[in-house]
Amino acid sequence: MTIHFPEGFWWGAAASGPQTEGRLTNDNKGTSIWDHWYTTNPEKFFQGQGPGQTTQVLTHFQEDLRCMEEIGFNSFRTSIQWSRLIPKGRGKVDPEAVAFYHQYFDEMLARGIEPFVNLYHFDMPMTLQNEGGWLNRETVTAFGDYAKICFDLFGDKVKHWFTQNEPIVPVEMGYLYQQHYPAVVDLSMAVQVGYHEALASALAIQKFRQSACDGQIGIILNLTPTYPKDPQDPADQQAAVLADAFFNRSFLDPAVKGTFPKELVAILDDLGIRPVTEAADLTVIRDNTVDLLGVNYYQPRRVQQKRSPKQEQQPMPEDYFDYYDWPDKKINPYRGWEIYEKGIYDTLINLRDNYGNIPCFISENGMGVEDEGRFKNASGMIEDDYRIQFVKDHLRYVHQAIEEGAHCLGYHMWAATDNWSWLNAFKNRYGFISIDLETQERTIKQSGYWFKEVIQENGF
Ligand code: BGP
Repeated sequence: MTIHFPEGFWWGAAASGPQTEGRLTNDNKGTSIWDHWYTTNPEKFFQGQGPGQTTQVLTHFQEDLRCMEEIGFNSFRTSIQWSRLIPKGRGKVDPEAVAFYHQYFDEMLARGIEPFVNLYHFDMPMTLQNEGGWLNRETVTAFGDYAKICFDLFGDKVKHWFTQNEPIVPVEMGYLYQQHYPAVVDLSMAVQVGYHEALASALAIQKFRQSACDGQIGIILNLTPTYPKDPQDPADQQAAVLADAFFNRSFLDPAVKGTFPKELVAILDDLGIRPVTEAADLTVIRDNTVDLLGVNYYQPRRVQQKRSPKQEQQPMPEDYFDYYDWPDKKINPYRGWEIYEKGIYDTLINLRDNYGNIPCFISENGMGVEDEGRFKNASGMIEDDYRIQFVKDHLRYVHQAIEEGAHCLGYHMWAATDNWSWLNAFKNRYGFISIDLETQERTIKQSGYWFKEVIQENGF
């Protein structure tokens, strides 16, 4: 059966500044938490590869964009690095950074690729982190100012803006599970960080609406549909409701509805860890919801009622549910993530039914595979038929959701090119375009050529 997507569907892929740009000797970029962490703890990063080089987009962006044009992308998301544009997080804007982003966006537009631009992808400037980062209320103000500077500088070129990528990740990874700097474990700090991020997003949206910019502004959320072990069991159901409130609705509700989930607020009240707020905050959040939602979908979350003993040292989200390891799951062994294609459909249907069918698009979906060089054919192309299968299987469900009325406007893969993945560095490759790290040569993979046909046909 051939499936067709709506006219004007966004086809493309995503990346982020910190995972691709790299550094030049003597550039003016300020230190981000990633640059800092690598200097203090390089052993944490896979094979000791840090954020300094990544895929050298600063000097190779034309080649990347040439490949994307060849595949036929009509849109591409990346992020501005706050610490590149404003090296100290607030104050002086670096003219070299301004020139670079103008060139980058111009080159996209010249190739018929619309820039989708995100403002924050896990990359806190270190000067602000030293003052507390997202724990500090002042960072919210600094983020609003940074957002306004971006709208003023690039608003004539960029028509799709995003305030943050996966704001739950700095909360979880920085303040609960120790995969991002500052790698502390403290639920009350995590709550304050999340609250400030949600407020900062709303503030940036307010600045956007006050600016002369046209276009749309949204947020990118990693929505992990939460399934109870036994859907008929009320205790398992309740465990799923609470896990969903912690990890999805904590940002989805304020971003789309302008409110926080009551289940989460009740837990925080019970623990006595409501975040510190100011009187006008809730009005700012209520009045500045998103135009558009980017949905990153990789894996579901499966839970069951809490039976294991509670962590004694301090409260954790896992005090309210246990994870459930579904024996029949399919897994991507390189990343350890379950592959469950129907999750993308369930997510889109949830947005249709419970979030006013907000306009949305799949902003990330993809499969990281280790040691892809082994799939290279004689002409040097990586034959990644597993990735083609992965995308096809997810696209079928995206299509089904659209047929059933979901307001999904596009599909972006993670990622356009292979890139640097935080602590995993270059362990797993995600791109439609491979990069030889020695030579910086870019080569379109088989999946990229397959995607080209999908784009030409607007379906498959
Ligand atoms: C998302 C992030 C991306 C990217 C991707 C793949 O959560 O938005 O930045 O990294 O996941 O995950 P990883 O790089 O951890 O394999």
